[in-house]
Amino acid sequence: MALPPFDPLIQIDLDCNLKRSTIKTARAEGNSPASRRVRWGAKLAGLAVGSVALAGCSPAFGAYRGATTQGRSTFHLFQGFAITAIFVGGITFGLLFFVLLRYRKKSDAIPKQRHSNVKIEILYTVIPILIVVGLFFFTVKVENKVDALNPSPNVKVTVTAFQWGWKFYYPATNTTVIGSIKHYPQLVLPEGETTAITLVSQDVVHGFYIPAFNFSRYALPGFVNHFDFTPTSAGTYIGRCSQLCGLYHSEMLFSVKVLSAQQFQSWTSSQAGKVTA
Ligand SMILES: [Cu+2]
Repeated sequence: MALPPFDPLIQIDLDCNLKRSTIKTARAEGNSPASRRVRWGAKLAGLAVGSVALAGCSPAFGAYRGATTQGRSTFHLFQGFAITAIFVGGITFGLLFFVLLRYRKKSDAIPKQRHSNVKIEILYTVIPILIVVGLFFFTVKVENKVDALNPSPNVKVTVTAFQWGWKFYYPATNTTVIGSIKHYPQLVLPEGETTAITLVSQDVVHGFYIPAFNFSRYALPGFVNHFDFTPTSAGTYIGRCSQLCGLYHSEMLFSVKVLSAQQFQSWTSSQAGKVTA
């Protein structure tokens, strides 16, 4: 049987007439098995989120937790972004699958037509704007913290990048550590104290990257970069050049050793005036 041609005006009129009965039916459906399932689902989801929060569970989502106070802040920012993304993705895919299943084609009848829903449109415009504003706010806050320079750092180190290696110079004790592609140098830092790094490049653009610190910065020829590290846990970490800088870029490695403040003191006094390769 051929269906009558669809007329949106007739349909809108039908919708208005149906409104009262629809509300009554909706009230009656409040206790239907389907709505009970939705309520149970919401309760279970709330319980899951609540128990994760109460358990103090702090998932890393594959990122480094940051071995400096600055890197830790970057990690927390990343964590916030990841949780927001999961939340937004969960709602988006949840609604998508709900609509796919609930409103799949069940017959040839033309479904109820609707021109617009202003409330929902305002909601899905305002909520994403608020999310973006929130993420922007926390990003600026963390970037300011990571870039903040301590006016009186405990240690100063000048890092020079060159093709293909790194030079670490401690002006207070006139100590120099130079690396090469055959011998990777070690940057020694004190734990719990602030080290001010001055980063320069001797030739081309390099990238001073310490994954465990959640930190990377360009080493630019003709431009000086300043930043601070305040390591929070002793240990040895890998560092590498993060900018393709020529033939032996892949060999432009170094390590970072974080010592206790006391151990660092004895290391600096033993290295005073020395040049090690
Ligand atoms: Cu490089």
